[in-house]
Amino acid sequence: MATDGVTVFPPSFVWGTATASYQIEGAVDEDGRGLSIWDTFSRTPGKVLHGDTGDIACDHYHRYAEDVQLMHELGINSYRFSIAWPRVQPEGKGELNPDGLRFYSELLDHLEANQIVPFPTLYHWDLPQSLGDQGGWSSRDTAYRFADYVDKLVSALGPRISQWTTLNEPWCSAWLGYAVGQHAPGETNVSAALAANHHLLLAHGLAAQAIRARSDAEVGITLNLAHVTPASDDPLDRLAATLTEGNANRMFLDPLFLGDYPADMMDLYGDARAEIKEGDLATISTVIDFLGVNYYAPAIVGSRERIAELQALGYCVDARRTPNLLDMTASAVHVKRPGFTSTQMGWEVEPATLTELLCNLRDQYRPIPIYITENGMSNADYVRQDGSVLDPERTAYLEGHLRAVAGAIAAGVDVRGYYVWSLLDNFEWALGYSQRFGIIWVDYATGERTPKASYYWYRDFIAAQARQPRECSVPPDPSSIPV
Ligand code: IFM
Repeated sequence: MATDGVTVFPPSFVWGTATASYQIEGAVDEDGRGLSIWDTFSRTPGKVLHGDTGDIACDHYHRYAEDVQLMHELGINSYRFSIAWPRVQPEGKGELNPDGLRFYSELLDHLEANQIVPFPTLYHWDLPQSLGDQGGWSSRDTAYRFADYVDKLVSALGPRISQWTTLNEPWCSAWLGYAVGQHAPGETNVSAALAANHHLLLAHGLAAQAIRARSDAEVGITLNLAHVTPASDDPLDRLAATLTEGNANRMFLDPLFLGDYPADMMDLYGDARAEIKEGDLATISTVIDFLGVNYYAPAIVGSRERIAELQALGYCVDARRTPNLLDMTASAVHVKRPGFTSTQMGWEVEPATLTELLCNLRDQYRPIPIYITENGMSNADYVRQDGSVLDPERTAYLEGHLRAVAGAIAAGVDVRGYYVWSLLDNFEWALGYSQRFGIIWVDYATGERTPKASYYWYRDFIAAQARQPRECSVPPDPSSIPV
């Protein structure tokens, strides 16, 4: 995988960057867009740091042509973005909004003109508020509304898209939105979260079937999977780690790939469990073509009952990764290893855990084409006097994780592409604009874009891949060799 210090990827490997509608588009009141739960949540005092909202964000709605030009200069061949449901179906039901569709259609024109393949996600958290008013994802009906939106959208844009991702990180939608209350709609109710967990998966399955009925496009889902290590060998820490991993990973992977929820989690949640109707699990486990994996940081988990012992072992409780839903259900706490490199989010950097996660996924479920649909870091970037933004921490982070991906490929995992999160600095949900994840700096006052040093590094990395001598995996046909 490595020649002369350069990590080499298969020639067909997809290179991309990722964004999401509410985080970059702005223009929340334009061209008939409906209200989303994030508009409501971010405008509610105390919910988002500094009262930030996505009202303007990166103004990508008006600057998308410039952004596609920056993608072209970067040399990526695929762009992962999300479609704002309230922009194309403002009330979450009924006919599609032609003006909302026009925006995405023009974006597709620009991508096509620059030979960048669109890789759209159908839902990245901006639920129409009218559906939020009826219970949002805790209501079963939202799954059917989602399938209707997808059916109409695929018939409108279908021929132009060869791969659809149904949902981005349903764990966050369900658990941060309905149990922890850190994300819209801000509920703190474990049974609502369990219902949302189930209805999101049902929505995914129904949407996958709708896409298949309308087109030949591939279908997948993106999960934010956790690499969880117990803080010690103590049985309490091990149990906390198992349940944390169960909540983060198995509550999604098991129904998707094994057609059932994990028994230990069902026991844990007891009466709070969602109602599962006949046929739901068959719908949820509709065979998909690829899995998107978002990965940022490892998780070290211990038991809340052992905080004093964990501190004596040198750990500190990771207050920034709490409140964690397992605090409510299984007395688990995230801990940090002092001295470990962290990003500005406080997330530890340990790329080798990505290789392990990908190998475990293949071994515990089934081999499936995987795209790393998000990976990146927030950093305390700033514009220097000469106008440049130097972010060597981010370059090191990306390089380390690309090596980890190459390691998984070398171990036989079918990883087909990698998307940096994110193309642009953007609205980081409850943390507003305080966290910069972009490889392009955005001046939020003027909208001006400045590629950071990591942008140029990624550009050169992608270009170097194209120049690598490749081993020929298929021996040449002897009759075709000129004598
Ligand atoms: O910004 C988010 C994104 O919307 C979903 N995945 C994680 C990113 C960083 O927190």
